[in-house]
Amino acid sequence: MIDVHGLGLTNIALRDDGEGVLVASLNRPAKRNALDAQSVEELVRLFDAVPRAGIKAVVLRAEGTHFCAGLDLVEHHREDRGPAEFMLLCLRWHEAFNKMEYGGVPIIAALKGAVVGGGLELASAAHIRVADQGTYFALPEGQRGLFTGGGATIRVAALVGKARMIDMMLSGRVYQGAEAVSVGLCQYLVDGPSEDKALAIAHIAAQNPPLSNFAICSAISHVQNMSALDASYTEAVVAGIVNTQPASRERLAAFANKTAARVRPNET
Ligand code: 1HE
Repeated sequence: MIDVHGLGLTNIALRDDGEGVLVASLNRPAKRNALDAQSVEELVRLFDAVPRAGIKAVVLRAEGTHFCAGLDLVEHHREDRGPAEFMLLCLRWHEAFNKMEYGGVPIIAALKGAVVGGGLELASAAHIRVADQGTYFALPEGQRGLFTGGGATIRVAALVGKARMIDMMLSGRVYQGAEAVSVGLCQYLVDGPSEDKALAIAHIAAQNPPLSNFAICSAISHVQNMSALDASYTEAVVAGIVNTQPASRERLAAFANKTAARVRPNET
């Protein structure tokens, strides 16, 4: 079993909550948690290790008042990168974010303040996004003379649709509040701190058998990349493994003998 605390990360602070949930905090608040090359490498190392570290769920939060200001523009300016160099850097962003999306461990993003550019690309790689009342979303790449390079064309387009993403990039449109929920940028909008809700969701998800969560947090994404024919085959194979696991047998027995909770509507 890997110990994520031994990875030597400095731009990401790690804390175990004692119940199997890892709280990972972006830790460059003075730079609004902008993603420099080192931060991206730390994300790669962290999310490479998470599936093999016995972690049941991750809450991804940030120190400071903003979740993430996206690409470190000052570093990008200073480094004066060429096309091949920046392409290779983008591939590292993809490495990190693909490890998150396909890693099989639920990642709940607790958002606040700016979730912009590459910060939105990072949030999009989580499985659930929780916003607070001060959270706002934007893709300011167009205004900066840039383009997305961390997967927004895939994940943000999947969340909000192509037309809205193009509008965000052309016009600099900012989404926040209930509108951000309605267009799909986040699934929860809370009055208090988003991390409280994110932690609560993580604890609920952590009660599912790890193999079920693995399928939910990897197979669904893989299936999106497949033809309907391959997708249905893959779903059947995954269900064959997951739905016959010992943990599901115990839960089915509990349902059959009427000791398991029933699914009820929310109380109004
Ligand atoms: C940064 C960055 C950054 C702040 N790179 N250093 N992303 C953007 O276009 C967003 C750029 N940032 C902002 O619009 C604002 O900084 C915020 C709305 C996020 C926060 O505003 P504020 O008033 O709280 O902070 P600030 O005074 O603007 O910045 C505070 C410090 O953070 C300052 O550093 P300091 O050393 O002068 O104190 C800023 O330089 C630093 N900072 N944001 C570097 N992004 C794979 S391609 C992805 C392409 C993109 O992501 S493009 C979108 C980039």
